[in-house]
Amino acid sequence: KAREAELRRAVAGNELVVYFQPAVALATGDVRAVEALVRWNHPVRGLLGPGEFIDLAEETGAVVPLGAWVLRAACREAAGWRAGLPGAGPLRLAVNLSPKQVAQADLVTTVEDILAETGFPPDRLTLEITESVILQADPLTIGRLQALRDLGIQLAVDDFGTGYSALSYLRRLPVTVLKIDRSFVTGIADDPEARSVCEAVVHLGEAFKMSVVAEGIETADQATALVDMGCAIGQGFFFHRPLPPQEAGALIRRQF
Ligand code: G
Ligand code: G
Ligand code: MN
Ligand code: NA
Repeated sequence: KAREAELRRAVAGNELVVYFQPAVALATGDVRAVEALVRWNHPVRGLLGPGEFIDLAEETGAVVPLGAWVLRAACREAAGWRAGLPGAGPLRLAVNLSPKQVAQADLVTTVEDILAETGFPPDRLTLEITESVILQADPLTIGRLQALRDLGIQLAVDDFGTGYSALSYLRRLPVTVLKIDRSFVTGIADDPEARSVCEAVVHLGEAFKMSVVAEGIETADQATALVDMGCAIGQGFFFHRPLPPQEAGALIRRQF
């Protein structure tokens, strides 16, 4: 209870910070997108990663205002980068949505309001949902996801491959991007099963006309293996760590 109250105060009191991890074209290393990743600049404990507070936020519902804060802050920052850079047209912004956020009846108006307020273009935004959302999608959820698609927003399935998504479900949902979970990318060189999962997701993307993004690339060999499979986009420490806003902005200004 005390930690929940502390977390809610952090959202209201500007203790949260958004970092941005670039996703690159694997063939060239060019930045194609940035993923917003929240941090908590705790007055006593220092900079905390989401692993230290997202589960609590999800259990208590605090993730709903937290997630809206992250979306607003990320759209505002990214709209600022785009403003002075005519070449930045193709640059995308990805933001994580928690299952609790997806379950909110007012999800679509919340997103629309934030896009209107920040001026960030909906067709440059990707919202990442978890595989559990896909598995449990009821008609109301599917309707909300379709309404986001109708705004021009792309929808990605994060950590894909870990949650046994039924393929029939996946095909019926308005999903446009599959993100291969880091655990499979990590094993790509020496674990034949992990490698097979990566290949399967790339083929699934081709079959369903979805983009595929590989996560957690830490070595040149992993990047090469993914390119050879036909995976075009990736992110990971080999290319870029999550960057504080100023550093992400500087990187984008250098490229665009
Ligand atoms: O930044 P880091 O690699 O530590 O992120 C750990 C986990 O926290 C990831 O699974 C990521 O999806 C999740 N995460 C990061 N930022 C957000 C956010 O703003 N909202 C939600 N729901 N999850 C996030
Ligand atoms: O689950 P999601 O993809 O939203 O979370 C991204 C998380 O993965 C962040 O916490 C980020 O710091 C972490 N991450 C990103 N790239 C790498 C990587 O190459 N290696 C490892 N170990 N973690 C990574
Ligand atoms: Mn993600
Ligand atoms: Na992920």
